[in-house]
Amino acid sequence: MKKTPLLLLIFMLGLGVTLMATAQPAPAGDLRQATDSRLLVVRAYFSDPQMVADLSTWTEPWEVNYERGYVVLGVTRSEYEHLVITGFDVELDAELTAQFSRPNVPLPGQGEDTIPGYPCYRTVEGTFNTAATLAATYPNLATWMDVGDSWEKVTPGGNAGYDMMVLKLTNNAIPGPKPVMFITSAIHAREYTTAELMTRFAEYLVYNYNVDPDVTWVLDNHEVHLMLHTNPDGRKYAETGLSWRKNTNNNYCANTNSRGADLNRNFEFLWGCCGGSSGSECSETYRGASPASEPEVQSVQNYARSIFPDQRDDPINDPAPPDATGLYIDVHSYSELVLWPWGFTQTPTGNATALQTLGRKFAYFNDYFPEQAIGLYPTDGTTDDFIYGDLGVAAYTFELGTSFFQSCSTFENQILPDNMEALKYAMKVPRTPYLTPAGPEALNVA
Ligand code: 0X9
Ligand code: ZN
Repeated sequence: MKKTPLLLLIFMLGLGVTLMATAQPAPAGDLRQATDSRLLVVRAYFSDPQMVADLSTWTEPWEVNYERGYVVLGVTRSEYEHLVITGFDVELDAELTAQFSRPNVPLPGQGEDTIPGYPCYRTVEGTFNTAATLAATYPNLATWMDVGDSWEKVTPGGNAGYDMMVLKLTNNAIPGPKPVMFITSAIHAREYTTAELMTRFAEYLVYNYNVDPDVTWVLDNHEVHLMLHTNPDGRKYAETGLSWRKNTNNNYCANTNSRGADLNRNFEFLWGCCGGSSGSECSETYRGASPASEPEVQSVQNYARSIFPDQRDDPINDPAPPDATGLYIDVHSYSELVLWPWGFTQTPTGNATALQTLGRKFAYFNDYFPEQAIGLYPTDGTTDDFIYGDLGVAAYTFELGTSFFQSCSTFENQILPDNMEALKYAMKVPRTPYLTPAGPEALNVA
């Protein structure tokens, strides 16, 4: 429900905003000023869907409701003014603004390996300890591998940074090659549920080997590769309660809380092609200095190329063969969506029907809304467009849940069970993801 315009008026007066009737929209490029870091969470009503596409050049709408005609997003004061000038009817969400302006506080007795105030979500260290312990305890099933470095790790001075780690799950006693499922999570730092979902999935697989026949079959015959933290540097800031999205690269928008590159705009496939990212360093969707400029992105690209064969030719409409192998999922939050390429154009891919069939299957299990990625808003340089575009591998983005700092009760009771079902389906189809999901299917074999 819309809030009273009076509240909006008081708020704008309080900020000292003076909007001249003749004001012209500033170029969207450098809207976010390095000095202007206070975040206001707003609901902005639009009159034309094109206004949402225009937003994607300079920011990332947290939530888009095309039916009711609004977006929810976090903005600085100058971005707020830009929204108003470009025709949005903007109202402040006082509750979310307050939430993102106070630091996270631990609950009484809460340990250090979970996020303060959110005991269901392991920290980066808590996640890495869990994965390392799984590999040490079950060396026949789990391998914990260093596949690269974070920006802080390769940069002298400052924070120590992290290794880019992958947890590989398969029965090592049975030699490959085996079909591969690769999942990345938490490439956006503030998306708390994503890494925890995948850590729970890893524990489920290891603990249920030789217990659950489906899990046993999957680990004997497939490989599951999980990069649980794809942006560990950024996540350390987000754990404090900051609404941190990008990596922490201090060459961009230096020494501010708006610094860094959006790793989900930095992949090299058609990098910056199509108005789905920003060239402005302080922007939430800053694409980085050049294609795959960020070490985290280089790690993901190199690792994907090492585990998947290249099965697609360059022309944009060329399909991968129907029996192409491999499955990739990038787990984000929020919005309850299952998305597949392309994100940069309305044109369907050469494997559109098959991608849609599997996408709808996932959506059947997690009860999310399935669509081609551009249906949300235009994006370029994303994970899924790279994995499909470069390698022909079936690639998806899941958008979990209904907020970045999702409550533990919603995570445990809804997001986790719903998405475990989708993942338990996903783990069975990576041999031929463009064929198998179309059926026929054997149910309740006795
Ligand atoms: O903007 C993004 O990167 C994703 N949304 S998020 O709120 N997690 O930041 C959506 C990406 C959708 N596009 C593609 N998957 N290509
Ligand atoms: Zn995200």
